[in-house]
Amino acid sequence: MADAWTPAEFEQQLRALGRYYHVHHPFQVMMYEGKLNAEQLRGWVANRFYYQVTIPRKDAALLFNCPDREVRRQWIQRILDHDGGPNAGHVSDGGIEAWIRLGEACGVPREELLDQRHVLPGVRFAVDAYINFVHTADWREGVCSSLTELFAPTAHKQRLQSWPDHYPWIDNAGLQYFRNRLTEAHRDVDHGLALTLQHFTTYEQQQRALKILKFKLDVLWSMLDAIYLAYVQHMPPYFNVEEPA
Ligand code: AHQ
Repeated sequence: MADAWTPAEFEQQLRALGRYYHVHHPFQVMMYEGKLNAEQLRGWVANRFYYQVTIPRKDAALLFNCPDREVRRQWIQRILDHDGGPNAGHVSDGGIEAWIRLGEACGVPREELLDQRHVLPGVRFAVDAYINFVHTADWREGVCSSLTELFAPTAHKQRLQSWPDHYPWIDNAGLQYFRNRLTEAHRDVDHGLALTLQHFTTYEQQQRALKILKFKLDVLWSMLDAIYLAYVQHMPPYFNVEEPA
């Protein structure tokens, strides 16, 4: 029976999976280097919207599975962060509203985000795999699967740094989503990482945690694969199928 890693060694192993983070995907690299055109950016915003509207439902599924009130009373904040608070008191209308504003700043009308007309099958399958995993997994495994946000601040900082120069046609106010996530992601990760280090303590559990995090990294990478094929290679699903006259 192999010895378990110490919490510090375990955290280091989790962070080492950052090499698979979607910030390294060719689509994200093109975005950062200013190589995306308006249609490709709009495709990304419209497809990522499906991920964003699924997140609060994923977090609600985790709450459903979680019997620990102390964990729930912190985790529930994530739903408010995305859906917005029930009253004007909450900081903002939430991340979903902010993402709609990002979409409008990029030229995607609100109704085209909300009716999900641009969501590619591959994006839908990847996102649905994530919410279905969290819905059926032990809540601790759901917590672990959120830890791709260990690497998220880099992605948000990259966009905030590169978009104004490369995509000056996008109103800066539209980038507020990325600014909000910088603070929210750090707070989420503090909580999610502490819970993961606390609950995955044997070597087998720690190996399982790495597999769960890799699964979620695959979710994010697969979303961009579908987006790249459709908007960069111009090969959306059935692109070569003749429509009946
Ligand atoms: O905007 C993002 C977000 O709200 C979340 C929630 C969190 C989760 O619960 O899995 N993950 C996540 C992520 C968001 N943005 C992604 C990006 O690249 O903009 C990063 C993504 C993540 O790393 O999981």
